[in-house]
Amino acid sequence: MIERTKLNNTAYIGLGSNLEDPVQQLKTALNELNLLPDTRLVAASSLYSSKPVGPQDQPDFVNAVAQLETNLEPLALLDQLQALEQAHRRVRERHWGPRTLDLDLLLFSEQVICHPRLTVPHAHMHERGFVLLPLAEISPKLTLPGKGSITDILSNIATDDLQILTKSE
Ligand code: ROI
Repeated sequence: MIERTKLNNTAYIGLGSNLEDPVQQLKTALNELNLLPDTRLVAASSLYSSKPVGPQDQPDFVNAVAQLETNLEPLALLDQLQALEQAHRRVRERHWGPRTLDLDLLLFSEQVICHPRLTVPHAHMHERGFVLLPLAEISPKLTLPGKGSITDILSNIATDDLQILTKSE
């Protein structure tokens, strides 16, 4: 009998776009995440519109969070995410400026990773409503390593600029 391979780690990915049909960018990216090797999309949040954090002279963003199960190592997953960003012909002309697709590795099981290419938990996630609200939608019981429960963190963060665009199925 062939056993179904167990996917050993849970990874959360933050998705963001504010150029070239952001809703479509995110829908396509969610499908692509499910097609990554040794990886399965377990849950996806609704799509949210949000006001830009950082420079305000750019379009509003569309944001979402995806939950993956994966057998990839963190840096191998990062490589895959960066390849997907490239495939979306990611435009990123200036720091904190507009972009066609951003895929941020937010959490990797309970791991804390300090590597020149990768910081997990993502350095800014605990202060960003556009990450925390979609994350809490799919995993309301989550604890962020070193930061406490997502509901506690979220209660101290402004989320009134966020609006659900497309309900998750
Ligand atoms: N602001 C919002 N609302 N959503 C993002 O995904 C996002 N991404 C960024 C910066 C430019 C910091 N601002 C953002 O990288």
